[in-house]
Amino acid sequence: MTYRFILFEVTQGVAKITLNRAEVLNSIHAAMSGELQDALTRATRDSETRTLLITGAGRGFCAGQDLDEVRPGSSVKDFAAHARKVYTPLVKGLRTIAKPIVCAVNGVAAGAGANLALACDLVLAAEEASFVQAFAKIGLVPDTGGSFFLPRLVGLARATALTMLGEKISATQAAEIGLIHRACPAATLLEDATKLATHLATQPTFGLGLTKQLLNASLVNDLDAQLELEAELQGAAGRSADYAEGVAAFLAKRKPSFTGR
Ligand code: T3D
Repeated sequence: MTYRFILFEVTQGVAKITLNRAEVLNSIHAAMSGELQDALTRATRDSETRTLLITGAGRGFCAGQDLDEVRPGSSVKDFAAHARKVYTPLVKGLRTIAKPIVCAVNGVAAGAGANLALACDLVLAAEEASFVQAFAKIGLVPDTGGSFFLPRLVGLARATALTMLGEKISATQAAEIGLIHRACPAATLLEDATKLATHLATQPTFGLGLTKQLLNASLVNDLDAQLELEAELQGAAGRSADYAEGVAAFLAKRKPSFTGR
């Protein structure tokens, strides 16, 4: 697929996806979502890609749904069908890809744009960036996984305030309440995020994928089920080439060289 609304490049094991509709703060329409879904599949299948990095072009990260596409009277009549087609596959793709995803939030992240960031594994944001659950301001409800991840990330009271009041919070506040991994100066955001993603791309990718699977399951499992899954996935990790390399390197007092398998 040729991309018109995103950029995609793989460097040093990192697939960088840039949302690229800067003039509308990278708001998402169906065609852009289709490209993102394709890029996620591509990054999943590409054996060279061991980490993903998602960011936005221009001054915004993503302003959520392109409101022009869904304006009253537009061809989008059924919002449920639209959400299933445009947002559900993105969240499922981000959460199930067995590779770590770093998100560099370069500016405002609103509505589905904020929740897209929260579905990534490690979220860095420029200190000037902000997060806003904009849905209530236009009579909609949180989607793109927001109603699932927000209470789990920051607790019910904060999730309620964020979604019902729709107030903007800064990246620094977001880091303080545990919504994101960390806030960094705008000048170094992309460099910091690239460094992190490139580091992750040298790590035991297979094991990190299993770790992601465990963390996903922990959001819904009880303790017995989680302990059983840990045992099962530890079995798989213990059979990996990276485990053999990790232990050999430790015993030989040298740096490990992980292949991701
Ligand atoms: O069916 C379904 O599944 C529905 C799904 C819904 C999921 C959702 O995401 S609902 C939430 C949709 N998003 C919003 O409601 C946010 C709308 N945008 C804003 O509130 C503000 O733009 C921001 C707070 C994000 C940023 O404000 P500011 O002052 O920094 O920028 P601005 O001037 O408002 O926006 C700059 C331009 O981007 C502007 O265009 P212009 O005037 O320069 O030609 C603005 O219209 C455009 N823009 C911003 N957000 C959107 C947008 N255009 C289309 N859709 C947008 N969401």
